[in-house]
Amino acid sequence: MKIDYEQLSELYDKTCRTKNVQYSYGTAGFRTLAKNLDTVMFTTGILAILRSLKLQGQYVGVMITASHNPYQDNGVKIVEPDGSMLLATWEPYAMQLANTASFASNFEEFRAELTRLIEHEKIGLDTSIVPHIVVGRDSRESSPYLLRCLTSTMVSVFHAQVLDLGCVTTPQLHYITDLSNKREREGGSAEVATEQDYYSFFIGAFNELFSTYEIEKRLSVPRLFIDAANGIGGPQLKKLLTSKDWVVPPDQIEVINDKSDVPELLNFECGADYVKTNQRLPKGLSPSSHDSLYCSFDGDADRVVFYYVDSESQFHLLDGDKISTLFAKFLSKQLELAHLENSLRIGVVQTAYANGSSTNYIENTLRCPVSCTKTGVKHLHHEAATQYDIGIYFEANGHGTIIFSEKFHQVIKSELSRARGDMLALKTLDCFSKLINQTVGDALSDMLAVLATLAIMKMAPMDWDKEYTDLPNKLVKCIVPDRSIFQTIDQERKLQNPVGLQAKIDLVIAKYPMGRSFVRASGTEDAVRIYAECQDSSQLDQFCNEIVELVKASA
Ligand code: 16G
Ligand code: ZN
Repeated sequence: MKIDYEQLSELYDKTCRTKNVQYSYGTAGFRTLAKNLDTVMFTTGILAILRSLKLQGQYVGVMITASHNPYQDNGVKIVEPDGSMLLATWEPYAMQLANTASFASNFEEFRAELTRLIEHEKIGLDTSIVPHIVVGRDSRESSPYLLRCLTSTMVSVFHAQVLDLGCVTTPQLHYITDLSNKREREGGSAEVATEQDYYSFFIGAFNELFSTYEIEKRLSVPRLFIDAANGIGGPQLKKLLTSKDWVVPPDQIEVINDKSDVPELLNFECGADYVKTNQRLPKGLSPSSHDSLYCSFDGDADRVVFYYVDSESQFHLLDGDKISTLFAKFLSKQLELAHLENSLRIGVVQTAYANGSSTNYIENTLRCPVSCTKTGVKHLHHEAATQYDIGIYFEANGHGTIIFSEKFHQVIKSELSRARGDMLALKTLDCFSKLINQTVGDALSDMLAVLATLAIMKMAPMDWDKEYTDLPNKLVKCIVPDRSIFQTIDQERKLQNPVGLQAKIDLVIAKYPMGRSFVRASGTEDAVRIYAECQDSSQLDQFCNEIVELVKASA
């Protein structure tokens, strides 16, 4: 391929209007005010092309979204050919390219940086490799324009093959990127992967599981209300619920906050982040009965939290920790029934934010191993995928999934073919491994998995909640002059710097029964986050304040 630099230069001048803004590619990609993103979109489009070229032209995904952020924001992230997050060593390239375009005084400076990157990564341009890209966007008003900035060079300069999915959820983009490459590997003539494949696959797994239990006769799902945060989850959910293969009766599930066509309503007083942070019902929801279950997606539908309201109108949150523990209990039981508890290793991956009661319950009641990783989906995902055959991971904020190992699939297949053990449990494990998105946390597929689990275990929302009781907890944000001085060790549970601060924090913690607290610099905001939990809710404010004061004094 020969890069037409003249054309690239023209597009560069036309597209990269935002200048002198410092961009950073964090755990969730680039994310900022939509009006400042043209330059970033341009350079991210080029980086995705280079990533595809580096990987022999495999499909690389690019998603335009700012998740749970307000409607004025937008963002972009790159997805690897197998549906995972961009390789960490490429994150600095994304940043270098964007910041060069932002601060360069002319195109030649940008061209020099691009050339340097191509040489550094030894990307051969003199081959016949055609780069392949899958693009998707959430429902934001700014997305169509930003998509044009992103793709402007792809076909004209780099002769790429671009599969545009239109409006999709983030997990749909991850799933379809992975599927597109699988189809290519099976022989290029196969049809291109579409959104429809996604629905067929997950509805298929759900129906298979339900028919295993003759569900229409013996099992029922709770009545469910889904708050779609006025984001892309709304229309996508409706496609699933109106699909001809969907078996749950239509009046069993209702979607609210589904106005994805009114831009300023996105994530406004609704959605997973709002409900989790404020521990209250979203706008537009008035509880009908205490048997009903409620859940909230975030704006791009990669997070979900559940909740219910008891007979005294009290709100109860069933967050990522509760979702993990529900799955851990259910799947441990199935492993036992299938007599596979000694052959397949099940475990739960959490971050420091997980409530201490959940960790205690998993380790001591369920007797399941627990790992703790740093915040950020890629850390949890990696641990779940490498340490366990059934690796359950959820952040407390509701992002998570379950990763099933290659060994898991082999063992289940072989046991099923030999018709050994408890066939119902084996089939349940088999169907469940398909029901949950293997590429990334997915509100839609997690929701199906929760519904199936509650139906099979015959649990009402209240039964789910009462497995353990959360310790009273609080998360606060503290603005400091320089958050980078707060450096952590031990998976963010302890501070290494500023020197001496951790020892002071430990002295405070020791005063509060069941006290636990940690301090970490945010990766997405210019702030330090302080988490505290203890047994007695009346002491919580004081406990938290003492830590805040220590942080302020050291900043
Ligand atoms: C990002 C992460 C999320 C994490 C959050 C922490 C991904 C896809 N998203 O949204 O997992 O919980 O950052 O934010 O990795 P913080 O560093 O500001 O506390
Ligand atoms: Zn999200």
